[in-house]
Amino acid sequence: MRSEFLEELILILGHPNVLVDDDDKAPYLNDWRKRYSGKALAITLPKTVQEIAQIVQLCAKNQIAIVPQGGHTGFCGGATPDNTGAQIILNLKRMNAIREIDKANQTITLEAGCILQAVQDKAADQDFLFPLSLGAEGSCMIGGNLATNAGGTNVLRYGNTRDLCLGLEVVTAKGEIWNGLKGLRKDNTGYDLRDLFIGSEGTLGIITAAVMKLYPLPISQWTTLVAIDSIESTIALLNLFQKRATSLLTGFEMMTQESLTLNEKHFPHMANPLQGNPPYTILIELSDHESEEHVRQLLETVLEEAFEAGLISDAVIANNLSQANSFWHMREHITLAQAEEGANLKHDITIPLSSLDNFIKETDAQMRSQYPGVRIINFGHLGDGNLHYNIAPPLGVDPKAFNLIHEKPIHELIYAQVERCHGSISAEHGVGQLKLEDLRAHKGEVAHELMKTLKRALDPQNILNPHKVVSI
Ligand code: FAD
Ligand code: 2HG
Ligand code: ZN
Repeated sequence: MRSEFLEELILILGHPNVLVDDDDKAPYLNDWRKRYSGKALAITLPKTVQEIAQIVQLCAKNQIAIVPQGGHTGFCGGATPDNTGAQIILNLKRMNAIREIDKANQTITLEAGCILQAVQDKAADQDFLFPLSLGAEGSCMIGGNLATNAGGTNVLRYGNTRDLCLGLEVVTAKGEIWNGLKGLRKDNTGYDLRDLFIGSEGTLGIITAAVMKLYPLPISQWTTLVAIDSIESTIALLNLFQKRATSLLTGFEMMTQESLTLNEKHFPHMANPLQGNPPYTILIELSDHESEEHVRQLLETVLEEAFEAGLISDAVIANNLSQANSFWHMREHITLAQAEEGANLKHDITIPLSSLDNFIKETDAQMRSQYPGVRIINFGHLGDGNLHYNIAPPLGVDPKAFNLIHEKPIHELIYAQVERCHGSISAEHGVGQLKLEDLRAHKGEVAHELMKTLKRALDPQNILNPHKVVSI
């Protein structure tokens, strides 16, 4: 049966686009964090939506499960197959055409395998901004961004991937093609199918193309790092910028001292330009269509006000693009520093801003008393209430041995605090296989059952990314 199935796959895609040799399959079988690895019957590399529809029909006929895959930069093991060797991977990298840029409508219609950075560049060539931006943008793909509803560093101003999407093309679990590629900003024709597929992590359908929003390219941008003593002051500073700079505020990122110490250990050239290792370093970015002088003046005025109110103790404004980039690199390298340091425990959480101070005080205190010496690598998109509250073992302790014993109780400690503060256990990275059980525990029974009902209705044979997000 397997060889017949593989022969039919080859008939659809051609020999070079069905990988079956171990060496050829290997680069597709592990996740970025090196946490998950699996086996696959074949890696399929389709080029058109019709080919994808045919593959899904063939898999439905043979009850073979499909793991959709983009750049496999996801953090939750969603794009990694299980260990049975019975699943196929459907990687979308060859489906990478930009179908249209509609200047009047300010939209781009593109295929799921487009690399995010290539989309940003293409938009900029036409004087537009495609605002989705994240550390993996050189390798993640728009289909993966949509499937995870990725966030990143511009959510504060432009929203997450869902907010940027107007229309989708999807292959359903039956192998039908749903063409929902309308670039409309209003469309109340019943249930919102687009929003159902966004964030479904390949469990309800395969996203093959999308219509995304574009924005006018800002002409001036100023980036600053500020030193601050407490989260309470950080929230007050955020509120001050929201009031004074309104929609010019495009970035508000937080890094703790411990995060930057780890960064500097692995990337010494990325030392914090602020003196004295402040408890919190905040990266703030303003962008606009007004002149550079106008925006710089606004930034200086708000910073002065913050100094006078005693909210901040130091600030450094980037004087050119290269310095601004170095501030952003410092922020984005924390993930890479953690990867260098070894296995770590990630907690991608959101907390209402009004509870953030209390959350951090309480959780830090419990963590330090129950796990003396642990390093709390806390950083993230503070403007969105999104923390990456990551835990590294005490210095000198083997991360794998530490995680084996402490992973579960540490997750439970943090998620109990998230629950108490009415937050979420997944702000932007999704669920995948990593948080399958956590989701069951924290989503709420009614919501979790509704999710299973939807999965059963849209994928009754359970062939689309089974045992990811929800198990049925
Ligand atoms: P993959 O990892 O290949 O897949 C992710 C999930 O989507 C899987 O479940 C997969 O089955 C499914 N999928 C992929 N393509 C499709 C498709 N076409 N149709 C249906 N399902 C599909 N994430 C953030 O949100 N914010 C960040 O700031 C951020 N920063 C990161 C920084 C680094 C250094 C790294 C390595 C990752 C970061 N991520 C971040 C996580 C990751 O980049 C995002 O989740 C990204 O959206 C995944 O895209 P991908 O193409 O790699 O998807
Ligand atoms: C970021 O904000 C990413 O840099 C990665 O979401 C977060 O490493 C992490 O936990
Ligand atoms: Zn993030």
